[in-house]
Amino acid sequence: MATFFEGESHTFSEYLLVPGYSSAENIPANVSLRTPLVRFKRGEEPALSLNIPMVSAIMQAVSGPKLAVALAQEGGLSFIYGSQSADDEAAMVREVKSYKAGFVVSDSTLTPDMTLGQVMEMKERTGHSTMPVTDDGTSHGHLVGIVTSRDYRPSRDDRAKLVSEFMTPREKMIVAEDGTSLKTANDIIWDNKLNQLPIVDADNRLVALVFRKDYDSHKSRPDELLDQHKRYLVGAGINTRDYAERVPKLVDAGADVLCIDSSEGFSEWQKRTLAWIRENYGDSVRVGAGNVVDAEGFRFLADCGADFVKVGIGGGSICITREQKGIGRGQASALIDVCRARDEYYEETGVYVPVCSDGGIVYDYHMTLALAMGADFLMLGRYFARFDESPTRRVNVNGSYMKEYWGEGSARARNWQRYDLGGNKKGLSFVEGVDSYVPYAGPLKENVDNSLLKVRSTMCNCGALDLAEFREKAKLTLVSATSLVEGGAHDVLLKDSSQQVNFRS
Ligand code: RVP
Repeated sequence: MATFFEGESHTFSEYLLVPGYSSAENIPANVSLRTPLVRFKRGEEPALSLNIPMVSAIMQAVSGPKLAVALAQEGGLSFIYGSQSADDEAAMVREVKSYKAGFVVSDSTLTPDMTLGQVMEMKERTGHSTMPVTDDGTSHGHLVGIVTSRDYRPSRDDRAKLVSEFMTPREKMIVAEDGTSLKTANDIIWDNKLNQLPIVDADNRLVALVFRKDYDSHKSRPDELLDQHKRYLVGAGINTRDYAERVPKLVDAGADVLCIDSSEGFSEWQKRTLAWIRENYGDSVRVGAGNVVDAEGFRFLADCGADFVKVGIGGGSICITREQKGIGRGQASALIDVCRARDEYYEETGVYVPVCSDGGIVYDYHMTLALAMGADFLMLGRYFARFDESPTRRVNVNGSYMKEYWGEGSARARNWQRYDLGGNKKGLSFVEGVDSYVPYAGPLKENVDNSLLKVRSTMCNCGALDLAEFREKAKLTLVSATSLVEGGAHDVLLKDSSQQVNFRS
């Protein structure tokens, strides 16, 4: 006879926060969103923390190198998707780790014998008007000159004219040596009224370009998430099948943290994967595990040595696991239970294992609720898929810009290892995810700033200046179905439908 699970199964939309007393100190600018990423012992500092409580989902349509850099610049972290070869995944990790803020490795480099016609074609393709010229046309060849749009007149000049005839030659260029700091590079740019400054090594090989505009944007990133060598932090997804091959490659590429990507993590497969990592790397490799939806699952993974535990089954926007298999749990209830288990575990063992709420965040206020319920950080897929920096195409659907977004369990991603129970997958006959569009929403930074301003404001309404205090002070209330209607604009005719906040944009 089956037993009935005692816990509930509510979703985020069924809750609200009741405000508490806010003092004059409680203003958004005073709020810290810093949060632990990996387990730590009482009295110690976590080895890795986030400056904002956001990580991007381990998905093909979400976490590529470009999004990883943009998110780390804001203080969060991406987990590069694991549903690709270990070499390709490691190459993406390397790309993030070798990214030097403000130092751009040119992807439109010329040779002296190219024609003006070819320069104009390259400009059209890449959108870049500044192109360094090297002897072999590679981004690390010997620097021989530079071409900018001021060097030619597209409508008048002969398209057969050679780059060597109109480029600014190396001897007339101002360059800086490799190792120059961004600040010094910027001073040189200002002192010499330049728009860009090439950086070269002792052998006159091109290293990077520094652009005037990048310094200011770099300065406006107080939360950026850097390692001790000033490189951006990045994570990577792994699975419970090929870890012995994949983990060494990711570690070698410089991944700062790994995460076992699985739809259901309360399993022997996760235990074996965690044990293998501990045997081979001790604590030097940090790895999260999941997903689970109750206290029992949390305790199992915490005991197996997971550095953080991810919560959520079936709540993802593209996920149809609940419909297909009948497993899962309302995300809010799952999170509340697991966070309670985390606190009990901390009391008992003195070890704090952070909890990540994964999937099902639709409105910005859901982020706030998840943090109030105890999540240390949030994993988001749909949210990030909408931005310029996600790896997918922007397409025009019936006059509106959309971005593509598909589940890892969809036929498109074919990430069967995520759903693997160890059997032969050849005969797999059902999917657990869909392929979809989400409304295009512009650059990551603007959106993240806006969402987190709302989170900070609500924290202030609850009298909290950091996430631990927020959890402590938050008063959650379950709402009735009719009070949900009361919460949005109602009984009025909106002049402009964009004012409707509670709309799944
Ligand atoms: P969301 O943010 O609601 O889009 O959810 C993203 C999460 O959904 C992922 O982090 C993952 O846990 C889950 N997912 C990814 N693919 C699928 C699927 O195909 N079922 N589910």
